[in-house]
Amino acid sequence: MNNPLLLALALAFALPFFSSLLSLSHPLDPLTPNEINQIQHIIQNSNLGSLPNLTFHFVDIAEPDKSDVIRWLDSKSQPKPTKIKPPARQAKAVVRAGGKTYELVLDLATNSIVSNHVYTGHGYPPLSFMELFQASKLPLKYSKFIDSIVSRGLNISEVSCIPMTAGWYGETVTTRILRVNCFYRGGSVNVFARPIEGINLLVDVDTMRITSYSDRFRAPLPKSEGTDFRSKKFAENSIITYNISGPGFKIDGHNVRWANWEFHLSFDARAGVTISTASVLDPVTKNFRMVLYRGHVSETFVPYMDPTTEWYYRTFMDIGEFGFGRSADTLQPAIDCPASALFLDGYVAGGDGKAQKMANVICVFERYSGDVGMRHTEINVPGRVIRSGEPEISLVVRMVATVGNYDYILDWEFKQSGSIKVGVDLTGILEMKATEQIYSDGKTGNTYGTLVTENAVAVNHDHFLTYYLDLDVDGNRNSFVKAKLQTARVPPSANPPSPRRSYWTVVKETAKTESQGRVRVGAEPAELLVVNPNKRTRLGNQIGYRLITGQPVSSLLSDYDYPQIRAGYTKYQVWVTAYNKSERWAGGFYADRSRGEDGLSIWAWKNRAIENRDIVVWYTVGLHHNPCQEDFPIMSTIHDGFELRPANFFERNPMFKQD
Ligand SMILES: *[C@@H]1O[C@H](CO)[C@@H](O)[C@H](O)[C@H]1NC(C)=O
Ligand SMILES: *[C@@H]1O[C@H](CO)[C@@H](O)[C@H](O)[C@H]1NC(C)=O
Ligand SMILES: *[C@@H]1O[C@H](CO)[C@@H](O)[C@H](O)[C@H]1NC(C)=O
Ligand SMILES: *[C@@H]1O[C@H](CO)[C@@H](O)[C@H](O)[C@H]1NC(C)=O
Ligand SMILES: [Cu+2]
Repeated sequence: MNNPLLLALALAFALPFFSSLLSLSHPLDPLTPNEINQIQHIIQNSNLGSLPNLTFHFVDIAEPDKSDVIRWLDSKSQPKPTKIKPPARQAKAVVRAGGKTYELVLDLATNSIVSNHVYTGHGYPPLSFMELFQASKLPLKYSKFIDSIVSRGLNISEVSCIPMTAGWYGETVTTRILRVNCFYRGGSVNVFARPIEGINLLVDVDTMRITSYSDRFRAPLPKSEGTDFRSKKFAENSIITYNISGPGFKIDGHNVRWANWEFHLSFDARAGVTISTASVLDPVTKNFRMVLYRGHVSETFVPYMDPTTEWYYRTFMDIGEFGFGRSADTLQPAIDCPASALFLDGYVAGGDGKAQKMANVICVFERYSGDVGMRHTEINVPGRVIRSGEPEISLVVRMVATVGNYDYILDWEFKQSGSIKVGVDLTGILEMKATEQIYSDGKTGNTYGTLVTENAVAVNHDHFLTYYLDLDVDGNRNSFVKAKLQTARVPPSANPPSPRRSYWTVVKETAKTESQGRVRVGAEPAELLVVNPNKRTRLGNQIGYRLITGQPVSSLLSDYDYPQIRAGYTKYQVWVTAYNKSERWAGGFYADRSRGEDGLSIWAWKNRAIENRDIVVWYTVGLHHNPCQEDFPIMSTIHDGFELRPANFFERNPMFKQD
């Protein structure tokens, strides 16, 4: 490394890691590469190491108890920080060995396994990248498949195969399988645009063998002309400039400070970016007050709407089946984030358990997009026109998950107004099906999707991204309130009489139990609030944060359809549950081939009390996608998201300062 700039960059990127070894560590810090390798070493040297085919599917910190984390944080924020021992550093690992799934908890200080037991329930842990890669290569050496390719007049060297998860369709015994679909490049880089239709190929993952093959029919191969998705304007070698530390924010270890916000930023293979202990500065007391204890994407559900043999099973749960962190892509400066952003690395365990660096998977930057933060013009002061305002400047934390054909841009945006805005942008390539059809009659179209080019139908589907939002609004005892806006009538007998006949007023309902915490957004006008019933503003209003939802989208599948049973929580956009450290993955931890026996909708059946308790809000960003021609050859971003906005949390607008 003889380029001084590169050396400076390398040092700067290494800094957060080194500094986390010092006093800046936080109990929720992600595993360091050394810790990941230590875990691999402990497990490899245990009795599991002597079993055949040891593979690592999940490695993460074992989350310390919230009370310990809060106690540790509080001790740090004292004027004279008291020395308290941080919670023990433990890790959780899920491995497969000898055809079984093992759940382990490890203690890193003592280099030991605390617990180890075999998981015997339904469903499997996330597939490792190695397994997906190996499965994708199997067809290319499989003689029946080669025959199918040759008999179609195609060249096997131009075929790319992509493994897809298989779901669950009522089988009483399941094994770990992948369905592999193949595509023809033939000079194009848009793999998904040229599906080789009609072939069904099943791979048994544990033995890594093709166990079932059929070639049912042929459909014309969609043409390669016009499928290239690479933009000419932003070539791969566009100017790259780095700014090591942005002007307004500071990162110590994994702790981020910016304007009136302070939060912890981490990255793991399953959730990707995780925001923890996000607190906002109270301009009156000068104390940081907690808003969000922990937030991340918990599960995704992407069911395709084509029930035919080659397509019915495409009902993906990407977080549980692959992992969003695992799918995180290296961000391109000046395209994915401003060139001046700070780019951060993440570390995950590979299938062999060893630490793998994922370079530049998070970016952090200050955003000034030309928007207005607040303004006013006053013309009623005699003889004067008074104009005032401030631009909107916010801090954005971003990652991009590329899961097969789709790219999800996931933003956490912190605002000086006290809002946290979560943004989801979808882009990428559509999943297409080859067809005889070359012309859409415009009326009926195609039952399962839209003809986007000759011989290619982009199949209808949904995207559901369910967020885990452990809000702790100014303390961890909170309630969920539906502030319903109801029409009130003015009685003719009103005294004094009013010419008005009606107005609306707010009727607040506090959810007592989990069954009252489910909401179909839009069914009635209501503001959704998480309040701290134990605290009030100086004026006596209940302290809270409002959930401003995006598009109200819920699943249209029938309740007893298998994929819907697995993702039952997608019938409501909002759920509120009692906090339980082990309830984090909305579709269940073992999502691959799951049967819907674990997960959000099941936990909520307990109907626990949620009033004045530690509660978790789950919000699903949803999009029904009936594709159109503009989504081809690459779809421009479509945006949705939600906002957590203070509602009587502050004494007044926290952005407003008169110094
Ligand atoms: C271990 O893997 C090999 C090859 O991948 C496979 O043939 C064998 O059945 C596997 N053994 C077990 C116990 O899963
Ligand atoms: C098949 O494709 C490979 C690589 O693209 C090329 O080198 C080879 O000449 C092709 N073979 C035929 C028969 O077209
Ligand atoms: C980096 O940040 C500094 C200070 O804010 C600014 O002056 C400079 O233009 C930035 N450089 C780039 C390349 O964005
Ligand atoms: C926490 O959740 C897990 C998984 O749902 C459950 O097994 C456990 O009993 C729960 N603990 C409490 C205290 O409710
Ligand atoms: Cu889509």
